[in-house]
Amino acid sequence: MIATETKAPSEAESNGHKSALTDGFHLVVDALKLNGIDTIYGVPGIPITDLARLAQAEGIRVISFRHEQSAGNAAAIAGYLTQKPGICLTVSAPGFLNGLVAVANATTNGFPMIQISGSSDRAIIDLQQGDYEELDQMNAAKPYTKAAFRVNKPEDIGIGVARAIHAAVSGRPGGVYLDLTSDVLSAALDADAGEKSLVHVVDPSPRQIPSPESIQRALDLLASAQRPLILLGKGAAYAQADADIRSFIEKTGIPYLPMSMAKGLLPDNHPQSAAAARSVVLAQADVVMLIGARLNWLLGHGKAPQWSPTARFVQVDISPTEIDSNRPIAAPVVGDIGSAMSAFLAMLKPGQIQPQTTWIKTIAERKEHNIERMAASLNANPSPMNFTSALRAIRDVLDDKPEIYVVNEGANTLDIGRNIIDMHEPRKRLDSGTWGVMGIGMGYAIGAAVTSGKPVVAIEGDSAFGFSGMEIETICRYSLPIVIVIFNNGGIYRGDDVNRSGGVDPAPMVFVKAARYDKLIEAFGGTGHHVTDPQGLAKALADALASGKPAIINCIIDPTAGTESGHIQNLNPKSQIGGAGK
Ligand code: ADP
Ligand code: TZD
Ligand code: MG
Repeated sequence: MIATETKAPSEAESNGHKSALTDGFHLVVDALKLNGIDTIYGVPGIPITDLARLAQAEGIRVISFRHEQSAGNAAAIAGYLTQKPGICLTVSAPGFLNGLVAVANATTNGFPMIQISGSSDRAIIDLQQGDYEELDQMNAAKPYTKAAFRVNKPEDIGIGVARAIHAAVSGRPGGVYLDLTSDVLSAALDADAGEKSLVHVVDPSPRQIPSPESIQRALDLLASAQRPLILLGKGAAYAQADADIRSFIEKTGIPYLPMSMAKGLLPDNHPQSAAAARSVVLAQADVVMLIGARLNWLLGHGKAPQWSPTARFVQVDISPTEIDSNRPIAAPVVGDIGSAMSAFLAMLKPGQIQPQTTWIKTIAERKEHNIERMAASLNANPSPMNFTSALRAIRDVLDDKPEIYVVNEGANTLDIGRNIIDMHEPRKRLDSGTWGVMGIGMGYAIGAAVTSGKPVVAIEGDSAFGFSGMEIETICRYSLPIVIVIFNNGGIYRGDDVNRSGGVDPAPMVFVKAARYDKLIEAFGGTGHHVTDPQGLAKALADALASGKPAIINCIIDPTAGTESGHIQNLNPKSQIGGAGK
């Protein structure tokens, strides 16, 4: 709504001319509402305090955080879950920079979000004369975003918001920066002209229909395969083409592997899942179909020894420049996954693709073997608890609650969690993603709870939790149904490292022993649980979920149970002369 009544009469009005006025604050809120934005995540302050207040007054839900990085992470995951850009609102310079980490992470992961930041006086910034919170924010944002814009005139707010939305959700989604100067926010404008300047964005993420030739080429390649494999990435989850993806996998009988955030696209107990035979299928597949997954470090860049050097690839991706980025792609399919999967289904002939029966048998045997091999450690009850026994307890509680979101970060807590916690529904697992970043936990949990209204269980390493832990106040303030399980092993990877100098300082990897994280949330009215065995953990989790209220479960894990860097120890540089840090 354009504000007319609430404003003091302008000079023109008091002189007898009747022309209603609006201002930049109102135009920003109007532009967002016009484009279906219903939630803003942010931290208020100069110059956007009134913008946050007004947005709330005008019916936008405003979730106010303790740190901009978490607000940005919430916006990013809201974008991933809804295909609409999540909005993060920040103050100038330091607030902007705090939020920028989340925007960069969103861009890296392909999540659509827009960081809107107020900024100081351009004339002073550009002459570097030392304004309050002075920073050339738009140029600082450029390297980390898909696009960065600045609005310098109030009549350009509508266009600025429209450009930001298009940039965030078209093609490969990503983080966008929109700079609003203080002058633009406070500027007055004729209300009619203001309203006319707004833009209702039409079809911001247009379908990108792949060429029929590319579909045919890919089907021919898959038909020639003896040991085909499908790899589902989080692009496939984002696309929300769940039924067609499942139908293609089931009609072709091709075994599939989900990347971490694609877990649940098909239920993890699906008979065609090859997750429990991962290394064998990667090494032996002769034709691999990537659906919304990049051949980056998480997939060994598609190279030997993880992959067969002779394997040939189909890649379905919206970004044409992703093709051939790490390894030659024999059959690129450039388009959106929804359009691509319906084209595949339309052109697939019955019986055209037939994985060899020996391939299916090899995978089934390997799965059985690996599951048996894991069973002993999965069912063990060591005291103190280790990662596996604690995760088993969580798995069992969540097993009949497929609607619950699982957020997961840490090192061992993440890597072992990914393997043990089965997902049954798409887009329910949210984790450290492409960067393996710590600090997404509370932001993702809040974003998921706010957009869905569903419960969230955040399974957090004790280090990982610390990066965004203060947001437990935010969680309590908005009474969000979030249960945080902290895997407290007293440190980064492990809790038993020692100071090699023999001095009194603790080693860089360890924290206060047996810290009472459960007591933190009590300060804000949440419930704390302190558990030391799987039965206690299962009961606390079931109780916390039943209450629907914020809770922390401080879960004491053997400090010696973890592996350095979890499953990616090999990425630590090893000194060529040996001995560093030992
Ligand atoms: P993962 O980490 O799960 O392997 P990545 O983030 O590496 O997944 O890859 C996701 C890929 O999906 C990106 O290359 C991105 O361009 C692509 N993508 C995202 N959305 C779509 C879509 N709607 N249609 C097609 N490709 C998409
Ligand atoms: N900072 C950021 C932003 N991201 C990171 N990934 C790291 C630092 C380095 N790092 C990891 O890669 S995992 C991790 C750090 C600090 C924490 C591991 O400890 P944890 O998990 O307590 O969260 P476990 O269960 O003890 O392994
Ligand atoms: Mg830890």
